[in-house]
Amino acid sequence: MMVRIKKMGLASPATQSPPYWTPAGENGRDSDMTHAPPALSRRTLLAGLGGTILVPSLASWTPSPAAAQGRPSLALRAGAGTLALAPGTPTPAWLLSGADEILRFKQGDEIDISLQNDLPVPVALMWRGLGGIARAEPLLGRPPMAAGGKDAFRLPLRHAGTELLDARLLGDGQALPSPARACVVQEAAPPEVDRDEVWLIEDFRLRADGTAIAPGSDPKDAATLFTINGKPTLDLAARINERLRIRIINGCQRSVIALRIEDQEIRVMAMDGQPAEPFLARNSQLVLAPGTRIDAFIDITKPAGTTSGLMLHDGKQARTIGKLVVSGEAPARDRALPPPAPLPSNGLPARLDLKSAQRIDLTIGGAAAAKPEWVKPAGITASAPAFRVKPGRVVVLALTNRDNTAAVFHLHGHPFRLLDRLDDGWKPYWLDTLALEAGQTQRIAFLAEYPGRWGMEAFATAWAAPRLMRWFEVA
Ligand SMILES: [Cu+2]
Repeated sequence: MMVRIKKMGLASPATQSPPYWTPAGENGRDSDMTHAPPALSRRTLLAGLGGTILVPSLASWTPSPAAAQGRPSLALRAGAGTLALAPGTPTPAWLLSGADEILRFKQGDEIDISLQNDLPVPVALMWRGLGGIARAEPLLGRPPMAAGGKDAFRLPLRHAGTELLDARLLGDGQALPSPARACVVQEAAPPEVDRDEVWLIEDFRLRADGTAIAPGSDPKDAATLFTINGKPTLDLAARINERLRIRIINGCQRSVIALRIEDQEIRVMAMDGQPAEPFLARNSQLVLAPGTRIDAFIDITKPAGTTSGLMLHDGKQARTIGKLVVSGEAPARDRALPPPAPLPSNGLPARLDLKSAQRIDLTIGGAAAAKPEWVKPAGITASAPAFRVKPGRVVVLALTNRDNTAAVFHLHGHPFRLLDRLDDGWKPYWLDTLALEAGQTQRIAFLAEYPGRWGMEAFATAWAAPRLMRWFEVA
C-alpha cells in the first residue's frame, strides 16, 4: 500500500507549542508536545579510543589535479583557538577553522576537503545534510584523524540545503568544547529572496573564570550562555516588502530550543536541509533540537520602526537574543511577494512503501545497564550492528525514549519521515534529527538507499549526558 502525505495545517515538530511558552499550569505538557520537535547529536571521550582505527597521517598530501582545474576546495584545520564570548576575555576552545565564517557551496559541487588536525586528540567530522556519502560517514566509513594528521577526501554535494559541520563526535568530556560551522549548499535554481541569512545558535557553559566546559561532563554551577552567529545578540534591519530567507540552525550541544520572532509570520520552507511543504509556524515560533536546521521565509509587511524581538527559550528560561527591525528605507518593492512555491526537491522519494517495510524497535535512553548496545562513539566500530537492510528497502524505526528527560535521536546518511500515529501517513517534511519526550515513542521511516555503514546517535538533553551511538548496514 502506498501512503499519501497528510496535509497538516498545524501539527509539526517545528510549530507545536512547546511547554516553554505556555504559562505554567495552563497547558504544561500535553498533546502539544506529543509531536515533539526534531533533534540531533554527536560526541565522546577520546581518552579511550579502544578499538578505533586511526587514519595514518598523510605524509605528503597534494591537491588532486582537479583542484587546479577550479574544483571548489575546503581546507579545514582543527586546532586550539579562542572565542570572543565575553567582552575582554577570550574563551579558549577547540576550533574547526578554515574558509569564511559560513561555508557556501553550490548543489552538484564536488569539493576537495583537507583536514589538518592540530589538536592533541583524534577528530571525526560530522556533516549533517549530506545524503548518503558512505566514505564521509564518521567512524564507520572514515576513521578519525589522529592528532597531528592530515586527511583529504572528495565530497559530492548531492543535496541543496542548510547543513551543519562539526568536530564534536568524539568531543564528550574533552578539555575544551568545539563550536559548529554552518554550511549552505545553494540550489541550482535558487528561489527569489532579497536576503539569505544564517542564524547559527549555540550554547556554552562558562565557569566563573571565563573558561568553557565540554559537554559530556558535569557543568556544576557553570553559567549557560547562548550565542547567535558567535555573539550574545544579533540585530537585523530589513526593508518593507523584503523577503528574507533565514537559515536557522540549532548548533547547541544538548539544548532543545524554541525560537520566536515576535509579530512576524514565519513560513517554514525546509527542515534539516530538505524542502518541506511550506507552512506557517504557529505562534511565530520554531522548535529546534540540537542539530536541527530550519529554512524560514519572512516577508516584511509591518510598518517602519516595528521591532520584533528574537526570543529564545531553552525549556528553563526565556532570553532575548536579538531583534529584527523594519527600517525606514524605501520599500524593497511596491507590495510583498506572493507566497513562495516549495523549494526544488533534492530527489527524495515521493512515496515510501510502509507495508513492506522492515520494522525495527529501538530503545534509547534509560539506565545504561538496560541498553548496553548503545556505546560511546569511540567504541562504535567494535559494536554489533543494530540491523541490516537491503538497499532499496524501506525501514520503519519505532523509537522509544526511556529517559525521564527529553532525548534526541539523529540518523546518519538518510533523511526520514515522521509517521503519524497510525502509520497512515507522515508529516509534510523530512528530518534527520528528532527529539522525543520522556517515555515517548515515535515512528520514523526512510528509504535505505545508500550501501554502507551508517551511524545513529542518541543522547539525553542534559549537558553531562553522554552521546551514544549504534549503527546499521545497508548491504
Ligand atoms: Cu551525527
